[in-house]
Amino acid sequence: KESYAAWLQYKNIDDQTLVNNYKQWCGRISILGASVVIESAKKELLLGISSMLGIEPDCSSEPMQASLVLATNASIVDLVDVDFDQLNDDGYVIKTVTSGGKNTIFLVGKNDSGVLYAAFHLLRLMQNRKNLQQLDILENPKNQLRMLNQWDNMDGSIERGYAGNSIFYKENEFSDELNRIEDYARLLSSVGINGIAINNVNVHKVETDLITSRLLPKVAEVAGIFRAYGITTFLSVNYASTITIGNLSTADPLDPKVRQWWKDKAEEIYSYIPDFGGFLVKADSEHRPGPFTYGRNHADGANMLAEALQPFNGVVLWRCFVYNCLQDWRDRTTDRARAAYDHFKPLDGHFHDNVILQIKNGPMDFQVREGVSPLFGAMENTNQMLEFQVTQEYTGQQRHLCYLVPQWKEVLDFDTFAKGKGSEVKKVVDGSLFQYKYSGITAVSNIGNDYNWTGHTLAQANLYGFGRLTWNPDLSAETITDEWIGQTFGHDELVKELVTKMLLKSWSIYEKYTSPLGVGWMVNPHHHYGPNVDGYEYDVWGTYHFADWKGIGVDRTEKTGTGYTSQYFKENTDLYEDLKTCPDELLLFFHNVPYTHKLKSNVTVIQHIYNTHFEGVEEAEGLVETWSQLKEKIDQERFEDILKRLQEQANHSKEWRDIINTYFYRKSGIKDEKNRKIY
Ligand code: BDP
Repeated sequence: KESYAAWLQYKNIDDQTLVNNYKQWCGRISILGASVVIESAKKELLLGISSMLGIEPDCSSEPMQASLVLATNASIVDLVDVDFDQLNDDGYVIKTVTSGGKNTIFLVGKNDSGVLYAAFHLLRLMQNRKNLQQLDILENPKNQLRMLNQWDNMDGSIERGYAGNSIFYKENEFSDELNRIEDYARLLSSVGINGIAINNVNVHKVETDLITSRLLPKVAEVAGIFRAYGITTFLSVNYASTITIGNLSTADPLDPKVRQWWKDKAEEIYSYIPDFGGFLVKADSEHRPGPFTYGRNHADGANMLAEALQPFNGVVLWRCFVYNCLQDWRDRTTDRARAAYDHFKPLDGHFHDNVILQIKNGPMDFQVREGVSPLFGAMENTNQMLEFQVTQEYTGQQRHLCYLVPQWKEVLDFDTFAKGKGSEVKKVVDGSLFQYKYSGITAVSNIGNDYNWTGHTLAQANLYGFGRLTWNPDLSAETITDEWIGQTFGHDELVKELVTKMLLKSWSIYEKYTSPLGVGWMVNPHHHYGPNVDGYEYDVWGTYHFADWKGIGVDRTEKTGTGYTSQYFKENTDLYEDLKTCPDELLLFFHNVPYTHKLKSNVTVIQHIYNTHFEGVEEAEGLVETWSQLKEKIDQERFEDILKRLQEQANHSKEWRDIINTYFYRKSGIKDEKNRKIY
C-alpha cells in the first residue's frame, strides 16, 4: 500500500523509453563482497528494480558482463578508478563507466554501509526519473552520528507519539512483528540514518530491564535487524540501574561498587551485541535520577558510564535537558532557558572523549519558535550533538501540517560566532569546528504502528527530511522537498507544485495562529495539544510569557532581565539584547514589551497578533482548498487521509485564533484596527 511504502514506493514506470533505458543498467548485477549489509543492498535493488521495471535481474559475484557492480574498497581493486582517500567512513561513489562498448554503473562504498547508501541513492535517482547515462557522484555524510531516538515504552505506548503504538513493544514484551522493524530500518537507512536508541529517555522499571539477561537476547535480535541496514543500536538507561536492578543502595558515580557494576554490565551487554552503540541518558531532569543526588556533577555521572563502555568502543549520549522543573515562578530571576548552559558550560573539558553531550536545538523545549541553544559552540573541548524533535509535540501533533525542514535549516545555519563569523551550528555538530572525536545529529522519531507510520501522511516528509539533513545539512529545503514528493507521489507537475507550496509554507502558517513572536508555551498542559494561553503561566515548570495589561514577553536581557542573552557569543548577545536589532520573530523570547511596541514590520505587537491569527486561519483553510485540487491525482486512501487532517487543522486553527485574540484583546483593551470579530 502507498501509505505504508512512504517514499520507497518503487512504482512501476510507465514511460517505455525510460524503462528500456534503465533496463540496460539493471539487467545484470554483480555483487563483489558478502555481508549482511551488502545483502540488504542487493535485496533492495532487486525489489526496486523488479517493481519499477518489471524485470528480475541476474545476480552473480563475477564483475564481468555485469551492468551494475556493487563493491567496496576491499573487493574492487582495479575495476574502476575510485579515490578512496576522498571518502569518509560511510561515503560512496556512483560512477558510469564505458569501456569496449560496454556500460557499467559502479556502486562503490568505502565500507559495506557505503554500498547500501549507494544502492538507495541509485533507486532514488530512478524514482525521480533521472538520467543514469553519465553518473559521477561522490557522497560523504557530513555527520558521523545520524540518529533517531524512539520514545517508546515497553507497555506499547509512545511518549509524545502521534501515530499509534510502538512498533517495538507490546504489553511489556518485544513485539514479534519483526518485518515492521525491518521496514523501518529500510526507511531510515535510505536517508542515511546510522544509529537508533530504541527506548524512551524516561526509563521506568520495565525498561530498566532491557539491560538484563531476560531482555538482552531480544535487544540483540532487534539490533541484528538494524545492523543489516548499517544502523547501530543504543539503549536509554536508567541512571539509577544499580539500585533498581543491581541490588546496590546507591548510584553514586564515584562509588567503586557502582563503577564496577556498570563495567560488568557493559561486558554483559557486549557479549550479546558486539557492536552495541552505547547509552543514552536523561539524568537529573524532570524527576529522573542522576548524579546530583550524591552531590556529584554531570561529568562524574557521564564519565562513570563512559569508562564502562570504553573498552568496547561504546559511547555515552548524555542529554543536556537538565533544569529545575520545580522552580518558584514568583522568583523572576530564574530562567529555564539558562539552565543547560549554566549546568554544562563550566564542565567543558571534564568529559571523557567517548561522552557526547546531546543538546536540544533550543534552550526551552522544541517550541514552534525559540532561540538557538547558546550551548552550541560554547564547549570547545567536549563532544556535542544536536537533538531535534521530528515528532510534532508542540507543532500540531501530526494532526496539523507542520513541515519542519525549514526550521531545522535555520538552526543548522545559525552562526554561533564561536570562532568568529562562519561558526554555524552545523559546523559545531559535524565536528569540524573543534575537531570533535564524536558528534552528529539526533532526533525524537515521529513514527508508530499506524499503517502510514506517521499519522498525518505528509508528516512522513519530516522523517525523510530529517534523515537527509543529517547526511548533508547543506541540502536546501527545496531540494529535499522535491526529492520527497517525487518518490512519494510521483511526477505530476501540479502535484509537485502544490505539495511543495503546502509543505514549505506550513511552518509559517502554524506559527501564525499559535503563540506569537517566539514566546511559546500557549498550549494545554501535559498533552500539549491545542491553545491554552495561561495553561503554564503560573506553573512551576518555568515556561512563562508574562502577559499582563501592560505588555508581554520574557525579559532575557542582561540589563534588566534574566541575563540569558549573555550566554551567546558577543555578536548574538548584541543582536538579541538590543530591542532595535532583535529579530521580530524572537522579540517576545528576549524582551518584555508593551502591546503598542512597533515591530520592524511597522505594526504594533497587538495588531501583529490579531493579523497573524486571522491570516493563519485563512491560510490553513487554503491548505484544504489546495489539497482538494489534487483529488484525481492521488490514490484515494492517501488523498482522503490527508484531506481529513487538513480539515481538522483548519477547524482547530479557528479555536487557536479566537482564544489567543480574545485573550489579548481583554488583557490589552486595544481594538483590532480592522474591526474583525474578536469574541
Ligand atoms: C519534553 C516532553 C517530555 C520529555 C522531555 C524530554 O514533553 O515528554 O520527556 O521533553 O526531552 O518535550 O526529556
